[in-house]
Amino acid sequence: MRITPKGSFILPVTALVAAGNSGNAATASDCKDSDADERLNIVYIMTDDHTSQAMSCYDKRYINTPNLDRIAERGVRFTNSFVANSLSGPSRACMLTGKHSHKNGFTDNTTCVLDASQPTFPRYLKDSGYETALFGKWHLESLPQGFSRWEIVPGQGDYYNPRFIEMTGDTIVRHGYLTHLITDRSIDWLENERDREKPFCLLIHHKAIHRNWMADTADLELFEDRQFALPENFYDDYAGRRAAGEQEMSIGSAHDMDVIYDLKMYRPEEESRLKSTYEAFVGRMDPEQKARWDEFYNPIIERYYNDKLTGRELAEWKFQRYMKDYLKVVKSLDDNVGRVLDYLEKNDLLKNTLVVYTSDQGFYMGEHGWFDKRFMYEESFRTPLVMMLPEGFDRRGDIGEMVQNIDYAPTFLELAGLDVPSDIQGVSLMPLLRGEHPSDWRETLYYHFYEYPAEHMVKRHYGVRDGRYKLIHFYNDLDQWELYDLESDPTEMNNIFGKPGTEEVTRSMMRKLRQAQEQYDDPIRYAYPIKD
Ligand code: SGN
Ligand code: CA
Repeated sequence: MRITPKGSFILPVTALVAAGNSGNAATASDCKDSDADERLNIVYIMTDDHTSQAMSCYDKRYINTPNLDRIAERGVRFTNSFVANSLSGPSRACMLTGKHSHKNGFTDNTTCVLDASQPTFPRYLKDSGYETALFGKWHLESLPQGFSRWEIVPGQGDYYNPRFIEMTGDTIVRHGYLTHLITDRSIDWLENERDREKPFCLLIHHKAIHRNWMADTADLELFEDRQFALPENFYDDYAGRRAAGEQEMSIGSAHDMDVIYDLKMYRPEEESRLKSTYEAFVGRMDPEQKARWDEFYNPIIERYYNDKLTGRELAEWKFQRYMKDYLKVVKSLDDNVGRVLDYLEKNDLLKNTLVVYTSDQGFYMGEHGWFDKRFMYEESFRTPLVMMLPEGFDRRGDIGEMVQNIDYAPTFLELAGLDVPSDIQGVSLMPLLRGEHPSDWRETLYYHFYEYPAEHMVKRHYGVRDGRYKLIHFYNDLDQWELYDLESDPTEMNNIFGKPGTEEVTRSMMRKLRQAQEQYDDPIRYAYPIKD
């Protein structure tokens, strides 16, 4: 059985006809009688906190990422790609289920456990005859379901000599750097473990580029000669944006960005809030790794404590160190993505494999003075998304339609020739990959962030974004509306909500918000202060 980009079928179609008639995703038995199952493979690579400012096919200011760029060059780059809830666990749940957080039940990292028995795209694919595998970060508290094979890191994972939880429930420790190890494990599965009679869907989930940005010892020297320009709004005063002023994710703040934990300025006699967490991470290193680490950091530590910087000088020094550490971790990720692409190429798999690269959300690289994510502002609402397309898909270059991580599940189901269940809220991207420009494509995106009170103290909020405007409502312990004109104010510094002359656009955005909350059936709705 083989599916063409146009969605028509070559060879036996028993499974697909069955799926089409039932209105549900096909089941394993549907495929039993078919000849070789030649449906397309999927390699889905997702990183953590990798933002498009640090990916050269999106932004050339900071780093060259030749391997990630290869994906875009031989396929497509989505220029308007967003998440539904900018946080790891929630993003992963949206991506797996194709549903917003209030429907999949995983609204925040701190209180939720994923009901992993609910339908997900890996489960649908597996039931229809795919080999499905997941390696790396999972972060959904319960154990994965719907995979032929998985091996995950507990919680956030460790950069050095990390623990892995195996399918047996045993925890093992592997020696080395996590990004390499997840890649090794994934390639090993492709080469030695998968059932070659079946199409496969492989999910490679990296911890990189997550805090606290610990580089591989081989990459420590990189970027040390670079001086990065401060973003224009690094010294944002948050005027007119109360929630933005009350967060705890400021690079300049000693509490929020910890010089020991985040920037590795460790000395036994110095204290900080996250010192013991840093000690635990560094404590995982073997003597050789630790010696190389110390050899690199000791002179920087020496200078840091001698210089005794304060105020803006200190904030800018922290920004430079943050950028360097983050980019070193990106470099190793890019190398490892290259290893996967090389493997697929050498084994002639690119012709029948869709390769997807994305992150669980974007991140702040000093914009508004921040690191971290969570806000519906552009840097963290967006996420990179590039795809290398299998033979027969001629679409190349940029896709500008607004897409969201709830769209991945229906895309993969359609790619596999399965019907998209009606309770999935995302929309298949397949028409876009085929080069179509559907006239009824969504014009509004819906977003909802729940994790408050919690680390970084970003208030709960929901909102809508269309091609030009964004309306946000911060709620719970405050009641504040924000409205941005992204055309005249792309960095979202000027909240125009309630300003004279904005009445009409406010009414229109309120209408869009109400429609989105009704369409997605979000039970958390407050009174809309402006009616039609
Ligand atoms: C950890 C980090 C936070 C980060 C969250 C969520 N703190 O708690 O800085 O915002 O993860 O990130 S740390 O001290 O443990 O590094 S997420 O991407 O997993 O959602
Ligand atoms: Ca993340």
